[in-house]
Amino acid sequence: MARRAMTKKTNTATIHDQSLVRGEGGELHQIAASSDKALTTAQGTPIADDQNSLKVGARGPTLIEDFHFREKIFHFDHERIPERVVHARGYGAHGFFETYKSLAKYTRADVFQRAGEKTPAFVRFSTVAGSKGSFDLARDVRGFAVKLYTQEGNWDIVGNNIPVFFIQDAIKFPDVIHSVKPEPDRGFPQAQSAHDTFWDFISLTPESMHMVMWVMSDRAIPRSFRFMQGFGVHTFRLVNASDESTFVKFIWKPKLGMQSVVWNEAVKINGADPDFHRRDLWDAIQSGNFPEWELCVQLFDQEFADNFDFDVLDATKLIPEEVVAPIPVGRLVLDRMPDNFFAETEQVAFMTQNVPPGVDFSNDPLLQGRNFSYLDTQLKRLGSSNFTHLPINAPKCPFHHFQQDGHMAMHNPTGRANYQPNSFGEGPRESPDRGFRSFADGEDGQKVRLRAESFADHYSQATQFFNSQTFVEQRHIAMALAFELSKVEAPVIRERMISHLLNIDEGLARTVADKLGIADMPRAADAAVTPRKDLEPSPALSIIANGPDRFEGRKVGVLVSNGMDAALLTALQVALEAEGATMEVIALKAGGVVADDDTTIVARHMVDGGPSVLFDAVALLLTDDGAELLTREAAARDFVADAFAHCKFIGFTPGALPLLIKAGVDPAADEGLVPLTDAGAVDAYVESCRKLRLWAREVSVKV
Ligand code: HDE
Repeated sequence: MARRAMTKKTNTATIHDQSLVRGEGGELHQIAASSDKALTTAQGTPIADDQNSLKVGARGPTLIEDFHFREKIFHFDHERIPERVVHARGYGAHGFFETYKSLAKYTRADVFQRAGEKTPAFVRFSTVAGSKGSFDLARDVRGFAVKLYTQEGNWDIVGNNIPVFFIQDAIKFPDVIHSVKPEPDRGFPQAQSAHDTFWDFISLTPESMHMVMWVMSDRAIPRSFRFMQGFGVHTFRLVNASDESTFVKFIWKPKLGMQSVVWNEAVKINGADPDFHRRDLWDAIQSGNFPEWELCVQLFDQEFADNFDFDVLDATKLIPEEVVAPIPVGRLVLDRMPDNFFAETEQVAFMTQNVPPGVDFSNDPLLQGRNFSYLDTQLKRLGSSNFTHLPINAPKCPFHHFQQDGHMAMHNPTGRANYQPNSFGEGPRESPDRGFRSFADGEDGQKVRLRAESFADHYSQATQFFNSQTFVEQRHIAMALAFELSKVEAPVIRERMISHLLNIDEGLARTVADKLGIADMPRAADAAVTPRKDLEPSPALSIIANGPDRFEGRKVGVLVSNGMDAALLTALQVALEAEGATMEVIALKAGGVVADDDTTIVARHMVDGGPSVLFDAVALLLTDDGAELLTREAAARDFVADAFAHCKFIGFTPGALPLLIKAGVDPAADEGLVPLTDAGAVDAYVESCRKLRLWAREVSVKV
């Protein structure tokens, strides 16, 4: 007996002694004691001992009678729900949408009636191909799904960060997704399109060529969710009080501008911080830097649709902004992280069919298919037709219906009549005036399995996209295609892709063929419609040409050594704060360094835990001795060499020269290397950082 009591005491003592609390600066402190809440079973029974299962004697067998143990393990065994079949890896945040002005002329949607109205919102960003635990910087499309809890029901704009899609008809969705997911026999590669089955399918599917150009562009490796555009992709309808319809396409534009990383950087970020995008959103929101987007609409009528070069129902095509100018109609601000990732981000159910009165669908066959899929998939994933009872999915406006019972029903009707019409005067009734009415489009035709001829041009907009990119971005597309196809083992697939590229841009096709060692160029793929070369470039499609010219929201990595200039660090911090940017200190030891004024500068990262790929620009605040020491640290040399190779701005004190030289970087190589001789030089450095990258350098670091 004495021995048993002693064992129990030692086990519990370590648990209750101390707790952690967060200080004002976010730092963790230890305090004595813990909460006064009693631990109970899920049935509410108080628990006396949560450290030991019930046994016959201290070393004997465990008893099945131990209901607490059984309940605890049972619940744990059932913690996981199926991950999303696509877009499994995602990260969400709460916020609001603020309407700029009334759009009553175009739509009776309540959310667009009053200027200044704020509507609660939840947004989930995601990658498409990878599983829930995959890394953030995969080359992939990003999901950009917005749920607006309007006064007339939830409106979900389930979009992507790319305005077009791989396929034209939803019936091909399982095929394109199967092809990009890990190959079924070997179970890899994870979260990557660089493999045979993906490119096999793509090369046999000419309609995907426009999308492929986007996915091979920098759009597919964004620096942050905060720096991405979002697109509703399909043509939708707005319908006003007189039942008149206007076609609409939705675009979200980030206030801080667009920015992407380079591929070599993405590969390294995935190792250094697989949660790079999650952490970025978390840090921004937790520190009060709320990301913001403007919702823009491209509005057009039937006459435009009839005369436009392409079919507005074809999701592999876009309408250039120069042809139909986007009109800003409101802003989306994300200002609160979920309290619980599972309850909110994992269980949120977005559905294209969630539209309020005043918003309606077009006949885009991809959209029509999605309207089935999103309801269906929630049942599989969330396990009950009552998934709308989960707080994250429930409307925030009054709602009344006669749906009842089922697994886990939480809102249950009261009263006698659970049907209508009824004579008891109970329950809700229809609202013919304000209720949802489908736009009464006149449809007429034979039942056929056909693709419209107006969908047949698969190359012209791919060429237009390529021609709209800067030289640097065009090079990135060529490099991405060469990289991806270099991982494809079957020569026939590589060649088939080159034959498609010949229809898009001959120079691009030749560059990629050359990198792949294809000496004999195949002939161009047969095209159903002769590819057009006369479409005007659309400057709005380039990321680099539309740079924000601001460093706001970006982050500098500052490598420091003992004896460093404390005044310089302070000046840098002040200048970055004024710019709306942040910095993190990196040193050889996590304990940090002692500066020239004897203050201790604590490091956020050790040098091998804080590579320069995690930052938008770097600064080397080093003494001669400090730099000499760091020349012997491979991670410090990589820090500098990578920053240079990734075309970042590098500020450096004279003392940093030995490290620059050892890393193979000529301190006078270009204007991206900014000497930080004294505090006065800091402003010039921060000003250069506004360009984000010195792209002119790239030709000297990437062949
Ligand atoms: Fe999705 N898609 N999708 N998709 N999609 C899903 O729904 C589907 C498509 C998009 O953060 C699934 O709840 C079909 C285009 C986003 O929870 C599923 C087709 C666009 C998200 C589904 C498409 C998207 C999804 C999986 C071809 C951009 C994540 C889990 C017709 C406009 C939402 C789920 C979130 C998720 C089906 C094509 C965007 C299976 C059948 C085009 C952002 O229902």
